[in-house]
Amino acid sequence: MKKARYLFPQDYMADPAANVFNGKVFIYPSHDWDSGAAEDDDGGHFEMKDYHVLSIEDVENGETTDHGVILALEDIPWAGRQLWDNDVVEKDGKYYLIYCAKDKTDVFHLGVAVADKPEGPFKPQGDPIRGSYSIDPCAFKDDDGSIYVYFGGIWGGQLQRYKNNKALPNEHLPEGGEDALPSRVAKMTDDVLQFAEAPRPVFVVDDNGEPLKANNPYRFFEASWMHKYQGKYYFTYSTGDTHFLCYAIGDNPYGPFTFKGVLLDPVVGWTTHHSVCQYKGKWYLFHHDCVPSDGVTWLRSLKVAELHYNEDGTIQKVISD
Ligand code: FUB
Repeated sequence: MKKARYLFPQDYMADPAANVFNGKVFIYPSHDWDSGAAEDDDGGHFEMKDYHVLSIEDVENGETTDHGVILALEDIPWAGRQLWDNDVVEKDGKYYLIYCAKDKTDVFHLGVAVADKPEGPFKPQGDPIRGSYSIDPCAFKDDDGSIYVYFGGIWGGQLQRYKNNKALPNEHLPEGGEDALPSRVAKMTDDVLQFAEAPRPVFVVDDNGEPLKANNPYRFFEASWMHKYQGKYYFTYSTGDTHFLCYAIGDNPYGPFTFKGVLLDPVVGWTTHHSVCQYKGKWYLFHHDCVPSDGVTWLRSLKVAELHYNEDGTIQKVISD
């Protein structure tokens, strides 16, 4: 694949979580639309109200199929608004959609919905995952079958409201030379419905093992993703207000992960978000930008580009032209 290409020009979708199920790539995106809400630093303009799933057999040239709505806000008993990023993991023939939404008091949590097929429909649990908070879940299944959920996002994603998994009386967003706020990870229970442990911080560290600081343009902001390549764990994420996608490598799912570099330079649009997936022997970066909507940040379009690894396991920067 020489150039990045748009995957689904028929509609605005973002935050693609690409997974291979039954020999096809299934993409679980956020479903953007123009709600008329004013743009603000809390993401008030991202008023998404349902999820679709897309599938594709020929990533390089093929058509993308939209399987329609797989879960709607009105069907989730606990949710109030803003269905943001989601991801799906398979276990024993069942599919678990892990998503984030604000509850009826405007606090973000993660929820689980279950289906018999990757194309849904997904039946939501009545309550959010106990002890969950913030946004952007990525569900990663390791080779031993253990399932981990990575999550978290600052600013509108509310991660700065929590410390040691407890809500703070006053939020604290680290600044300057303070350690940056880390993403979180928790192993899931065998039934994939709850955290099996208290979420742990996911540290991205420099070559000396020091956590990246809040004033580092490559520090974590949101959009965690995990994939494994040649036995190593690759934690990839968005730097939010500095608009990069970065990657860091570790020896186990909990990290720490050593910062390695930028995967994607800023695209058109405020947000940048992605997933990494291997299909038919090639690796791909699924992402989004706002070129087709002429830069409207809340109307994003899905793209894919091939990813290339160097011999030493580092990744070549993707040119998303
Ligand atoms: O789609 C809404 C939010 O925008 C996501 O949760 C963030 O990662 C950013 O892409």
